[in-house]
Amino acid sequence: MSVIDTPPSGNTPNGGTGGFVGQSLKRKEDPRMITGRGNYIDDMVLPGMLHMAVVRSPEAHADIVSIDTEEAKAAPGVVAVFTGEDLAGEWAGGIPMVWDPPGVEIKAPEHLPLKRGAVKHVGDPIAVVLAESKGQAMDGADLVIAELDAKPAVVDPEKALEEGSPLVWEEFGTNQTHFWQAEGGDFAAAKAEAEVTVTQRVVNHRIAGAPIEPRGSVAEARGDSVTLYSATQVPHIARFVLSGMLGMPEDKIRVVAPDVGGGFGAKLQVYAEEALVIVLAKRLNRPVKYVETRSEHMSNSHHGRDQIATVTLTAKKDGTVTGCQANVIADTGAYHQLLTPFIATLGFPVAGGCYKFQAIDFNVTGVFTNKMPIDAIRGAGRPEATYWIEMTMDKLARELDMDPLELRRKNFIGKDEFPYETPLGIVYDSGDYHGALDKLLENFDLDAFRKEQAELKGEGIHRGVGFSTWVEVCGLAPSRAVGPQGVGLQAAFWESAMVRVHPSGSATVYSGSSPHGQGLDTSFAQIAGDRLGIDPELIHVIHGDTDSGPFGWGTYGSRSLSVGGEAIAKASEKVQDKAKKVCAALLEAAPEDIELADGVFRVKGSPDKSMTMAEISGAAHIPPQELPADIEPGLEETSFYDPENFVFPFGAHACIVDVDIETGKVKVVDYYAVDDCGPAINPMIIEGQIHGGIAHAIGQALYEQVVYDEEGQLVTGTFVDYALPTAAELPSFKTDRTETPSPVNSLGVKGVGEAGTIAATPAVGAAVLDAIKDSGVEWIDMPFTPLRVWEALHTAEGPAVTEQGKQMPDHGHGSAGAGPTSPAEGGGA
Ligand code: MCN
Repeated sequence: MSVIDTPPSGNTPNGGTGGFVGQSLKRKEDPRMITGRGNYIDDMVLPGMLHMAVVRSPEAHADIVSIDTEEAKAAPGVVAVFTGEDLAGEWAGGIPMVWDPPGVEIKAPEHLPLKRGAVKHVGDPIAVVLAESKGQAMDGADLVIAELDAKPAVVDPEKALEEGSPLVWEEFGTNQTHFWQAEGGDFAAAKAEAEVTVTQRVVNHRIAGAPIEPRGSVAEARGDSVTLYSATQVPHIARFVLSGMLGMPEDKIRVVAPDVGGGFGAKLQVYAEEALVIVLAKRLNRPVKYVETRSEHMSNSHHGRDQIATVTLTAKKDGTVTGCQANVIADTGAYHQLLTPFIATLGFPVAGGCYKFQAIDFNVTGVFTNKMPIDAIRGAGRPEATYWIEMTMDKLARELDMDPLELRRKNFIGKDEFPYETPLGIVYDSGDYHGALDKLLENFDLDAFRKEQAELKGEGIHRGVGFSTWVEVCGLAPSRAVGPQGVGLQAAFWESAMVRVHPSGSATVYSGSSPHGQGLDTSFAQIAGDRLGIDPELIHVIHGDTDSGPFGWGTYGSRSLSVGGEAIAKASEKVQDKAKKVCAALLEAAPEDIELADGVFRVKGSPDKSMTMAEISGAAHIPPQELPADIEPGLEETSFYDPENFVFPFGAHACIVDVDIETGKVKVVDYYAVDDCGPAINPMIIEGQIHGGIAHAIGQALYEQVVYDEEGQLVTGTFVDYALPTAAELPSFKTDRTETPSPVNSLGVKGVGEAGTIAATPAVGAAVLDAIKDSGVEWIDMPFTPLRVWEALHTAEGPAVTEQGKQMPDHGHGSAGAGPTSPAEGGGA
């Protein structure tokens, strides 16, 4: 039975022929998942399997004086206990960091899976306990006695840069990891000539990935080979990196990502525990499993964001923007994971947003602190840049006394100006920013809203609207573009696909992408289905296994469709070409006279002379006498695709909130989004991705924050303290799309997996400020918790708002815009 709701009809806009592309097919992978038949790491039980628990540092910064493992070794069920010293000889290298930008010195400390000598953040692993059951391993871990000599810690990146701050790595003599800058145009001149200048300090606080399934790995050693099953977004990269860390040839390591229950970037990593289970499985000759607890996820899966940007925009009095500068302080945490110091840099391709700045200066100062490293969390660098550009554009509009949407429209890059090169040399592929905003305002009646807002204010309801007109860069990445940025010296970002049609006419597609919730089993099958003339239900997409199919770079950076999907299109088209040759030979026609239309291969102009893919594939595998000998048997092709450019999705969002000025509580009451990710492969999947992305951004704007106290203790170690939004906190989003094809790939597609997350935080932030605009509050740092909003209202100058619009009493608490910054509430850092 087909999974499609409506039968395929005619040609698709993308040149496919079965009509599967563009349809909202139900996700093939879901029935298995929602009926409990998924296969996640924690479902895996291998014969003789041991469980690993990790003993972690309770101190943020300390020297390791001694570790006593005797009591733990004697505990029931415990098979072995190892410290960092015990395993010191196992490592050919530590966890690597792969960014090496030319001309930039990055301080990179040794990063071994188990620490020796010192610990640098709460949760740093110092010993492992192997036992027959998970409970016994955890009980054993409690019995390991570590004597740690605590040292002063530093958690605030601005303080970490001050003279006399405790040093995370004394050997470097500074906490500054590096300084990186991209400048295009002359910002100094723009500033000198500016008629209007606004500057804003913008904090993008630390957040966690928090997928439903925590991280986990199982390793099994056989002979001189090992198989690692891991909840990872990047199985091929994991094998590549682990091979270096363990000094094992890649062909002896197989990495399999089974079903992965979300990642949001937190599984785009190679973690200490993945290396440890391999080493221990080999050493003990038994399979070893590790699954992190939720608290371990909070302390030891990488975090995201944690940047402070000082942003300056310059403009003429008529609202023409001229220059944009962002001085970014990026808290990297205590070590570097794969891309840690690079993450903030990812904001630079979209530093000027949708606007025609003549000069852009974007620079990043990286800083070590005694915290878990940051790395890519959904959006990675682009949500931060989008937040500060959009919020600062609003501030500029206030300064100019201009409507914020009018200011945007005045400075949008025009539809006819693409491809558009920014001052930083980035080429935006295509766009129609006015079109997206027009459509948003068709769906959301702003005039009616302003009337309603005024009426509600009379009733004591403080309602506000905020807009975000956003552009992002994704489709990571053209290898030749990331090379000069320093990532390509260690990695590339093309993608692979292998397409095999079986003798009976079903097909298997092998992809180097590694989905973990994005529905690629379905959308990839739609792309192949149109090009092969096969129902997607008969196409099995295999991913996440380094021993099946060619090398691939995984799923992140909203790249799977525009890079991996394009590779599938290309491999499928190669198969289609060969199928046409087979068909032509059997139907006694020329290959160029064969067309694939309405799901069959037929002779142009003679629709009666046709063959199905099943008939063709049967002939390709069991060649009849009529088939010429120069046609090789089989029907299987491989493609490697390295894009020429990134792709640049965009859109316009509007968020409507109510602020309860008595309690400071913010409620999102409505949300409108228009997004453009090129022609839809599967509109329903796009909608799901946008919904999830917006929810993620609302989470960051209003609720979520990883908080360390001044001593470096993690305050938000569980979901009791780390507040994730649920459906109850969110309205029903009103989504819509425009379709502007990208010239970069043949599908015309752009990414959407991070779009909502990149777009939505400024819409929420601007809505909060709009709701309380009469109060004199001009700025509050995210997250807009009730306490922060309430405190801002109570410290604001100007005609403060109260119930029924009455003037608030003057508490004399200071100046406008001072957000709370107490460590307990996580302010600032
Ligand atoms: N799509 C489409 N038509 C388009 C554009 C996209 O049908 N024109 C579909 C694609 O075919 C795919 C999905 O949208 O099924 C997302 O595609 P893409 O934008 O290429 O993103 P990726 O598949 O590379 O996913 C990565 C992205 C990232 S970076 C994070 S983080 C993220 C996300 O996707 N994490 C997720 N979405 C997530 N969704 C879930 N459920 N769980 C996560 O952890």
